[in-house]
Amino acid sequence: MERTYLMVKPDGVQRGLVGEIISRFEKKGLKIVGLKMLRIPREMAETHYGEHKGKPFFGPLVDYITSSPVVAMVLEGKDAVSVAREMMGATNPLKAAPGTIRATYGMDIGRNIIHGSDSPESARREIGIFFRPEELTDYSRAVEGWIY
Ligand code: 3AN
Repeated sequence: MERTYLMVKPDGVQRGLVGEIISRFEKKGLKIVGLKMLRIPREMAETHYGEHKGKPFFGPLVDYITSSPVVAMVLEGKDAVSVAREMMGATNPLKAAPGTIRATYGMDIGRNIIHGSDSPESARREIGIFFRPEELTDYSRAVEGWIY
């Protein structure tokens, strides 16, 4: 079963959208296997956003993501990475499909509410940055196996 890393960014936390966002993924059918709130240390943010180092928005991006707490989570399910990306919508909330999280709640590309891994490889890397193995749980939700 695939896992993805998702994070309600500082703007999502500040605006009181944590419950709403977690609820969307839960209702969709993805299973929460890890969940915590943290204030990201600068070094961790620079590692997480390493692929954007050198871009003009890198500094402001790191400033912003470390500016106040985030809610980090690991969700599990069939095609979890692409399911979550579809639900989030495009990076720019103005281009995000109607009904997606970013289209519904976001106005600004720099404050676009949520982060989600863009591939299973990124998910593994990002989960490793934010969670220790013992912080992730392994449990089943139904003996029949149709809820996972
Ligand atoms: P996504 O979060 O949709 O995977 P990435 O990985 O390309 O998008 O970008 C990571 C984050 O960097 C975005 N969530 C956004 O906050 C910020 N970002 C990306 N592109 C820009 C940009 N052109 N201007 C400002 N911020 C940006």
